[in-house]
Amino acid sequence: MKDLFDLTGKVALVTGGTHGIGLAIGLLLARAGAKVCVNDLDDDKLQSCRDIYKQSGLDVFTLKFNVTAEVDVDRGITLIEKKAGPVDILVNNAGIIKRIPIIDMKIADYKQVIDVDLVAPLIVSKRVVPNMIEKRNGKIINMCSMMSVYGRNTVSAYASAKGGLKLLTQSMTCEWAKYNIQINGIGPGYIATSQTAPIRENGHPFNDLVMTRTPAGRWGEPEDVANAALFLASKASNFVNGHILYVDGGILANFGYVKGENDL
Ligand code: GCO
Repeated sequence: MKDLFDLTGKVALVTGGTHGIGLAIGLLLARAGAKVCVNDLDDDKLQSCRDIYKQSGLDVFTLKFNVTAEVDVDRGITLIEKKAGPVDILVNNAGIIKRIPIIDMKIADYKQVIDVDLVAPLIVSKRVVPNMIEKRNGKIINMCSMMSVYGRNTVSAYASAKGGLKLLTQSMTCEWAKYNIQINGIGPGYIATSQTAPIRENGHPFNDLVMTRTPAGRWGEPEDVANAALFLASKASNFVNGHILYVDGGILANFGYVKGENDL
């Protein structure tokens, strides 16, 4: 049973994995035996990431490259291939969000979110997949979202990107599953991270919405998402492909209810 989730000998890249969900994913994959690589653009985040892995008794290879720039991605992946080996498990986690009403949003802001959240996973996947095809083995996990299926006011760019990433995930499956590569997405619900802090903390009314719309009655933790990533990175999911695994406490299953109604 343990062997099902054993990643010993595998090289995993978690883009933007220095904090939040990506950090939790990388730590768990490392605990499962993977050689974990993490990129970011921020030196302080890279240092804090190395400190956390060290405190956890785990190794991590950190490096700086911009996931939206093909040349920089090629340089970064080449470094990983030299240092650790070809990437076996790619977690396209790096992402940004801008909460701006459509009418007020600059096109440049929209394009930046699309670049990081949708185009970058394509760039990094295209760079690592040739080795996966050659080895007839690989795992790609795209960080989608509830916003892959729902819109919400002020997050149009993010929802556009995450909706596209759902279909890019499915399209990758159509073209690469025959090489024994499994490409899936994870759709987090509302998770307690720095990204959601502005709509979660200090009595923000959005917190009430999440607490009533989420049947589990809580915000998710980054570790909840990491557990799903371990499944999708392991042999246990070898016949799961093109699937978006929502880790959302049931929010997508729930139309909503009046607070207090049907509460036992
Ligand atoms: C928001 C949130 C969401 C979550 C997550 C949901 O502003 O609605 O930030 O986008 O972060 O992506 O899956």
